[in-house]
Amino acid sequence: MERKLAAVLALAGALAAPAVAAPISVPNDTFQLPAVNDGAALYINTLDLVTIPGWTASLSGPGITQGGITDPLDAQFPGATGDDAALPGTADGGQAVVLRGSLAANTQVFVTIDPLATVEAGETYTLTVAVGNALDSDPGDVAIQITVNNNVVAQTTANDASLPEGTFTDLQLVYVAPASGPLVGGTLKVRLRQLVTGAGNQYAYFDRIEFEDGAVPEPGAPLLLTAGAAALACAGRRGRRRSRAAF
Ligand SMILES: [Ca+2]
Ligand SMILES: [Ca+2]
Repeated sequence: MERKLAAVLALAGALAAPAVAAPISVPNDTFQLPAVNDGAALYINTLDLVTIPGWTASLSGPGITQGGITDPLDAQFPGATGDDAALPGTADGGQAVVLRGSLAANTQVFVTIDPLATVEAGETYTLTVAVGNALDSDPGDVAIQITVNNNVVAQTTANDASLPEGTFTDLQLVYVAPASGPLVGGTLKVRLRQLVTGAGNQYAYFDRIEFEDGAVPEPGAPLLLTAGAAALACAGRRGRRRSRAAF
């Protein structure tokens, strides 16, 4: 049994050791700009164009869509009332992006970061985004996406059932670039999307964008979501092993 554990740990070590993730700079990655008043939201729509520095908004579909920066209240996220009072969970700071769609299914609103990098052959890219599900609304169908040349190449989705209420939870996404072909050298972007699934207003919140070149977690960081089931299982075994050890 011990031999089997040692083999598992050796394998996990080999898998975890080689790559070191390098952050790719994301402008306005915690959406602290522009500053908005507590409880307010600055929306991008056809009537009131307010840009999110570094980001571009796109709105489509038969319903009403808005996207912008908000400084939420306790009614949305407990503890959030107060100018720039820290948002809960995995958010950073007191402001976040809010994307709102309403009235008609298949309406969607999304924001896209300006070009971040060009695709390197065989490279692994990891995107982590804090996604908020407010107490007073449903998020609809949420997606975090990586695009290459404006086409979605990878996405992770979530909804009201999968996101804990009243807080921000990390979603994560890994994209492995092909070794060759037309995508290599293409323009990498990050896209955040809210897609309407019901008849009323739906609000999806996003914050703390982390985009990294290289997906494999460094040793000693087993709680990263990228680690996946194998590493989680490994961490559990490590913990049990440690508890049996004499030190
Ligand atoms: Ca606030
Ligand atoms: Ca909710």
